[in-house]
Amino acid sequence: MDGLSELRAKYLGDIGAAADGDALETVRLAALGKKGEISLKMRELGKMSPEERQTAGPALNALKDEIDAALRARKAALEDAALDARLAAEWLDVTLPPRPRPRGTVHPVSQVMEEMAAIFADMGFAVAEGPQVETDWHNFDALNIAPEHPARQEHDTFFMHRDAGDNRPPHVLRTHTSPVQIRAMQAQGAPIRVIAPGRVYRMDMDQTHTPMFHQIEGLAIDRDITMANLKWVLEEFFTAYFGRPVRTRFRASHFPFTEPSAEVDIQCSWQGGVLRVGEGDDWLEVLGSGMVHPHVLRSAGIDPDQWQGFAFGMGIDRMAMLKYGIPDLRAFFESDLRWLRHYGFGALDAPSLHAG
Ligand code: 2NM
Repeated sequence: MDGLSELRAKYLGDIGAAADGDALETVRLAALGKKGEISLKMRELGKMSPEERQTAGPALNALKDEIDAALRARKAALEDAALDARLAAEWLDVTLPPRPRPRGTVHPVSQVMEEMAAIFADMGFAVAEGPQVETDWHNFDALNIAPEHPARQEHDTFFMHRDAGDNRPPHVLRTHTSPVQIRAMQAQGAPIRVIAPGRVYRMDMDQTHTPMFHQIEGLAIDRDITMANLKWVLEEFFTAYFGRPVRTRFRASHFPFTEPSAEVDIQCSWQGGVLRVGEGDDWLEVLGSGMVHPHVLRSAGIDPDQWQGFAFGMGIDRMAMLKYGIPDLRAFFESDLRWLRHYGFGALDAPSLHAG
């Protein structure tokens, strides 16, 4: 058959010159496609005499096979080259150290809440939480706070908006975490031992007050709980919290939600402008407490003839200042990164009962 060696030279050359998959496909179609040159030659075999066909047939088949093989080999070579190019371009050095990322710190208030929760958990208190926007019933009425009590006044409490003509009492930003304890008593009944740490809000802003601050309250109700249990729990708490024995002093006081009520001072020294807890013979007021008022128990669904117990409340922010020597309360909530880096805690400084 004529021209086979020219075809062979031409297509093997084109295949070798094809620079990518598309070019190679064009060559394949030109040679072996339906209207390709080799395919047309195949069709010519039919018009030949048997003698001619006997030599032309095998020669043409051999050429077809050779071109087919060359196409496959070239395709594989192009794919290998493309992969090599990608591997060269897309490499990563996985041994490189990572870029330094800005690292946050744990706020002293968060740290102290965790420390306190760990200490009270060890004495059998669970952590309770509740809403920061409260009904006036949970925040005031249930706590035996009379409608005319000064704490309810416009200048102490943040009231939520009511539409004109809606005369229901407005919700409030909770002024203490006691409503959390009301909710816990309603949900669980007695006996109960819980602490309620969290944000509270009062309209107050000066050197020592911020309109949002943090409080932790404790509650223990059982059949025979007394003020003696309260004193033990608090001394145990202060000793664990400050890492040394701390004496307490109870002074008679008055709260609507407890009867009797006591303010609690902790032992401290105050020398050269430095305050130290757990030594000396000065006293620092840190806490309010008492036996939960029967009206409060009844409001929360607990029978005061069957159950009694103590409750207490203290400010967390000042307890953090005392323990970690932080001078200015207002800096607590300014989100100043330099302050946070200085006074903040690392993620691995997790509070425990035996560290710190
Ligand atoms: C205080 C002082 C005294 C208190 C009372 C209750 C509740 F919900 F059980 F009645 N929780 N916390 C309480 C008692 C809080 O803070 C100065």
